[in-house]
Amino acid sequence: MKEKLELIKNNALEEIKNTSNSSEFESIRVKYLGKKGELTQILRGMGALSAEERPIVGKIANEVRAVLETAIEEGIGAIKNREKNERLKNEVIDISMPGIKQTIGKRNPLEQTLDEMKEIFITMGFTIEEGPEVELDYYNFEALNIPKNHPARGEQDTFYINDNIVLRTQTSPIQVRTMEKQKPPIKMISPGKVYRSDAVDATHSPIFYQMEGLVVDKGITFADLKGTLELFAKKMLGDKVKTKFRPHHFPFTEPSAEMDATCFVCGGEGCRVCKGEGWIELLGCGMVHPEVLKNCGIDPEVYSGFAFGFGVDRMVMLKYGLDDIRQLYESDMRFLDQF
Ligand code: 2NL
Repeated sequence: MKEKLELIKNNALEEIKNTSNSSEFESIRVKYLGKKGELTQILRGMGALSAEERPIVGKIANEVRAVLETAIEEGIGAIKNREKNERLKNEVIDISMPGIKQTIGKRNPLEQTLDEMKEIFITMGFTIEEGPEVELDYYNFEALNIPKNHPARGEQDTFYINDNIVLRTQTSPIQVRTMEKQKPPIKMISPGKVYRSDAVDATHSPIFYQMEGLVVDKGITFADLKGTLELFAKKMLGDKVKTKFRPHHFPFTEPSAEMDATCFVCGGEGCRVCKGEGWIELLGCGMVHPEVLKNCGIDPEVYSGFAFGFGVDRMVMLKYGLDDIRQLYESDMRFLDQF
């Protein structure tokens, strides 16, 4: 019995020594220590031994079992270790390698400036209204005192979807729609994209941004218009800026004016930006024409209002000294990165 156990032990240890993967270790375990394994058979056969032999053989058998179990565990451990080290070697990350640079986009200066302007009017209590860019001819022209064949239609040639539907040439149709559905007091701005059938050059783009404003209530006068727009100019261009109003003509306001501001580059001395004038034209404005109020269902005998409008692109170009409007629409990061 003792010799048999010794043989089993030596055979098993020899096999373990020559084993290099975990499934082989598993079969060795089954072969010697499993239910029908060689060592198990011996232990089962112990009943036939004498009372003196039984504890001695039992002790040796248990020792052999312990030796084999340890050898198998160690063998499997060694394999696992080797496999882990190989995996780690393959997964090594070279933290000294340069990373992949993430380029982050920028908000277009047009949108940035629009936000600044909206903020100024919001603090003065204006609401922001929006409307469709594909608009009825009626809202874009007719309601604003611009009938078919009016000369203003030539200046605002647009893209016609059909005889009655156009791409809006100004954001005024938003004002008209608001007056139709809302009773005064109205105090709103309407920022948005507008369209004109213009060939692209340094100062023209078939798409550009406009912002208009409208205030309608009882007793609104030209003094309210001046106060509001002077405050806007100061908040936009700085406290030192001076403004002046020149008479003008728009079909939808009477009287109408254009507001100039002292050049914010030279302060009025005359320079390249203001072309030596000292003044820069900022916007158009006026008292809402009584016919326009009537068209929108507001009684001009009871209510009056002022309105104004300007090109956001022009303001951005003046603010940053840009000389080509196309830069604002080309999405060139070399340009956009500067803002
Ligand atoms: C300009 C001048 C202006 C308005 C827009 C307006 C709108 C309604 C009624 C009356 Cl619903 N007026 N808008 C008034 C004066 C001037 O824009 O040069 N824009 C680029």
